[in-house]
Amino acid sequence: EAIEREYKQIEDNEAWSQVYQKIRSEGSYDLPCTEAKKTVNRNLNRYRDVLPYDHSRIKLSGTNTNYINASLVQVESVGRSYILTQGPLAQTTPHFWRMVWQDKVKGIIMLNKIIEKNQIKCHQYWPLGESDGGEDTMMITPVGLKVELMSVSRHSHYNYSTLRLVDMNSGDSQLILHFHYTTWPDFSVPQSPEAFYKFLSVVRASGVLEPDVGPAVVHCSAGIGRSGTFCLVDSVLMMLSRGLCDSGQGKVLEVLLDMRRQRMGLIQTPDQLKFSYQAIIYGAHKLNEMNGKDPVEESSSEEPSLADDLPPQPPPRTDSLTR
Ligand code: PTR
Ligand code: PTR
Ligand code: PTR
Repeated sequence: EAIEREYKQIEDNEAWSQVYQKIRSEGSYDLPCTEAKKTVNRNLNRYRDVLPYDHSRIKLSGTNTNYINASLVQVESVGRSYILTQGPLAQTTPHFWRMVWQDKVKGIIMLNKIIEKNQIKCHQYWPLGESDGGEDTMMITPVGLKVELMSVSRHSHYNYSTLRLVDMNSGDSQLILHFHYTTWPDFSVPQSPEAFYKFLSVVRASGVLEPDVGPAVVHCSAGIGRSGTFCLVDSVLMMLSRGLCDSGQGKVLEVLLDMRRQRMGLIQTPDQLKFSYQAIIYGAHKLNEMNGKDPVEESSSEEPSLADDLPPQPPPRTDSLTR
């Protein structure tokens, strides 16, 4: 596997910082963010230095502003479309839900915690549920929407909730799956490739990343470090499973550079880059096992029992609902 060779080479040369710096210098494009920089939009950005490019930003309709700090990131060779966005602010929560509604989003993938390092990193934008000291329903009055918590299921590294998003005017509604990874600190990496891969598998099995539904929303606090890592791993694994990585060498970095043209700053540390390779390599082995090509791997590897991480069944597919 060429990606594995490349990983070992970088590892042996202790070159992660170097490779990451190269990505930062080659993958920092001077593309306009005119809309994001307008004075009227200043308090709609969580961070002054993390902005959507004009060419790939999501434009809202039916709100008092068409601006949201969100970017459409597409990896066309595998039909993946993601909306990467910052953790909603209190004042952008209506815009966030409006975006979910208008773009027919079926899945929200949240990679941060509400509070990190004693600071609020994201507004509590979905109903937590009464059993957790929150509400079961959240009214999003400015855009005529309502969010209801239907169910929550908890696992050691993530929770997933089923939400119903209701358009108060028409009465139409849509089920939204909310996947919350709860143990990934900012500027850092998940516990292990296994834990991350389990999460990715659950998200994938739900169908929310598939091209027959709207793009999945992926967010963390800024929507670049952890979100970029998630999307890179998912996309490259898709390419591998479709045999689109035969040359292998340089592929991961090439995909990352392409994604960085669509949203700035994706992957924030050398460690996140290294972790991406580890998760891709781990996932590729799993793929081979499933195809029966790699039978030794399972028994010989120190597979810890993470059985409690596996939900009894994937969350329900939602694409047949209320169309
Ligand atoms: N169940 C409908 C659907 O998924 O098509 C709900 C829906 C309707 C979703 C309209 C989005 C819609 O987009 P807009 O509000 O921009 O017309
Ligand atoms: N200026 C902020 C900072 O450096 O803290 C921007 C920022 C914050 C960038 C968080 C990335 C962050 O990580 P993530 O994208 O994973 O939330
Ligand atoms: N908090 C980060 C910083 O100021 O260093 C925010 C950030 C960093 C935003 C980098 C974009 C970045 O782009 P790049 O990784 O391409 O330099």
